[in-house]
Parts: sequence; C-alpha cells; structure tokens
Amino acid sequence: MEIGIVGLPNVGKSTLFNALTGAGAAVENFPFTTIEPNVGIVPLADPRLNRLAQEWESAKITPSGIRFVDIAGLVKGASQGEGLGNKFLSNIRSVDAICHVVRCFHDENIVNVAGNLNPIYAAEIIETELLLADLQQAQKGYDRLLKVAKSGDKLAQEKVEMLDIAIQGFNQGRSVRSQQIDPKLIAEFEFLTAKPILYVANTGEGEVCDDLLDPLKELAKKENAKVVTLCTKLEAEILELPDEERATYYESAGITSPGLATLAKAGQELLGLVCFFTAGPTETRAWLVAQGTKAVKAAGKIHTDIERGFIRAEVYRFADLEKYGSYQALKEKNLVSLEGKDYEIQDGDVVYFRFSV
Ligand SMILES: Nc1nc2c(ncn2[C@@H]2O[C@H](COP(=O)(O)OP(=O)(O)OP(=O)(O)O)[C@@H](O)[C@H]2O)c(=O)[nH]1
Ligand SMILES: [Mg+2]
Repeated sequence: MEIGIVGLPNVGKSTLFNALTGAGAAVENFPFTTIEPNVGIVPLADPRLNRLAQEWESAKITPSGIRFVDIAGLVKGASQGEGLGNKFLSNIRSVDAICHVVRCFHDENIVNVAGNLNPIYAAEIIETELLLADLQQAQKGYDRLLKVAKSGDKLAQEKVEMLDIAIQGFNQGRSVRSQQIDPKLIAEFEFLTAKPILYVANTGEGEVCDDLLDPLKELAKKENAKVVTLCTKLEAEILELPDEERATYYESAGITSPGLATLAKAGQELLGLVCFFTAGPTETRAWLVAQGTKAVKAAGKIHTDIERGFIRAEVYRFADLEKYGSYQALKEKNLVSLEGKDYEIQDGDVVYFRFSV
C-alpha cells in the first residue's frame, strides 16, 4: 500500500517527501526537478508501542510504516502529453491513495507555474488532468469491451454499462469518487479519480493565510477529504536537527502535534489500514493491515510459516491493558481470548500467533 505525492511542479512535493523520510531527494527552485519517482517509508509514531515494550521489557521497538512516493510535477495538458505528461500519470496509476500538495506559501523567489497563488485554481488543474486521463482510459476500455458485450458476455455488459455512466460523469467533471459506481466492476481500469485523496496545504513559515486555506478546505469538504496544513520547508529543516533538539524545538514553537505525524496518521486512515501489535521480550512491533483482514492473513504478514501453520491467535486489546495495568490482570479477568483463522483484526489488538509447521 502506498501514497503518491502529487501536485503542480515546484510546490514543495520533494521537500515534503524529505521531511517525511529524511531521504534527501533533490529539491530545487526549478519546475520538473523530480523525474523518476522517489520512494520512502515513513515510520508511524505510536505511543502505544512504548507502553507495550515497557510491559514486556522488549529489547527492541519497531514501528510500522507507510510508503510514500514523490512523483514528478503535473501541468495543464499532461493528459495530452504536456510536461512529463503520460509518464507521470502512469506513476500515479500504481499508488493506492493520493496526497495532493498545494502551494500556499508566498515567496517571489520561488517559481510558481500557476502564475499567481491560488490554491483552488491549482487544485483544479490537477483534478482536471486526472479526469481527462480517466476519460481516455474509460473510452479505451469501453471500445474494447463493447464487442465482447455484444457477443452476449454478461460481465462485459455490466462493465460497459458502468463505463458508460463513468464517461458521462467525467464529461461533467465528476470524479469516480463522487459517482455511485461499483468499485469491483471498474477496478481493472485503475481510475485516478477513484483513489482516496487528501490535501496538504504547504504554508510559509509563520504565515497565517486563511484567505488561501479556507477555500481549499471548502473544496476538500465537498469530496470528504482532509486538509493537513504544514510548512514543508520548516519540517524538512527540523528533521535535520538531532533528536533531542527536535523535541525542544517543537515545544518552544508551541507545536504539540507536528504536522508530519498528523499527515502520517491521516495517510493510514486514507488507506483504510488498521494497526495491530505483536509484543514480547525480543520485540514490540506494530503492523498495518487492511480493515477486515482475517487473523490468518495477518499472521502471513509476519511470516508465511505462521500463516501456513496457524493454530490460534491469542488476542487482547491495548485499551484493556491501559485500563487494567498489566497482562497478568487481563489473564485473570479473561480478557485474553483465543481466536480462530477468521477472526477480523481490530485496530489496537495485541496478538500472539500460535502455529506449528
Ligand atoms: N519559501 C518557501 N519555499 C519552499 C517551501 N516549500 C518548498 N519551497 C521551495 O520550493 C522549491 C521547490 O521545492 P521542491 O520540493 O523541489 O518542489 P517539487 O514540488 O518537488 O518540484 P518538482 O519536482 O519540480 O515538481 C525549492 O526551492 C524549495 O526550497 C516553503 O514552504 N516555503
Ligand atoms: Mg520534486
């Protein structure tokens, strides 16, 4: 599962990527600095890990992570091959969700390809290009499937019907997200506007810019999307500080929940992932799985042997550990349950898999 960072050229996508991953990707005041995508894992800070590690006196803590991909900038006409055009669009096809960076900082020295600072205009350029790319994709699929449908193939007929609806929607500027289309029927087309989206408003250091943020929030609200506000440049600089100084910095700036942590968390929600833990003396570790994942599949995430030889999952809730104070207390209160293969993993479950191979 991964999130693609998209937006106009030179708006701070790679700066955000660096702030998230510390990967040191190229950042230049130059549109199209990024050509090949940069990929990095962003660890998800989670205070529950420390508490669990304390309970089990774990030698090691391993957080879970979310993959972010920093993609080339997109310009008007990209769906027709402008800028890095189709190459860029194919990079977006493969991601599971979209993080759309919108420039909200004033700086005359930084080239603005949109001309002036207008988040709505910028967001609409991108959305339009994604829609146009989807329209092409849908039309291709429609033409291909129509013959099969005419020969009496039921599934092809259903798909053609769905594509017809989608095409009408695209022509009216409506994303797949905002249409009632069965996702299973259209999954093969990997529509860009079907991917869940969140916005990052890249604000200037210490700038209050409600005049720019409010319209963006309004736009996002229509799509049920979140807006995370942060200053990517500042965040990238803070990341360069040693650990101890970083905490002090956030404290002195009065920042209680750093934008990056908020973004990583929002990313987890966007991907529809839940977090479960394994905890013991060797290691306390967080794992991300899709909502609705069965215990046996979750086991496979740790090791294929554990999936293959799955016997039972011993499960307790982190919240119960907080409430009653110790694993021992949970045992005594019968709050540690034995679950079978089909148990659905919940966010905050602490799991011990029994298996034999
Ligand atoms: N003043 C200011 N400059 C910023 C901010 N964020 C990014 N920049 C600058 O904007 C320029 C472009 O940043 P990048 O991160 O390379 O932008 P990008 O979106 O990855 O650009 P492309 O890869 O070319 O599409 C760099 O000179 C950054 O230092 C910010 O919050 N404030
Ligand atoms: Mg870049």
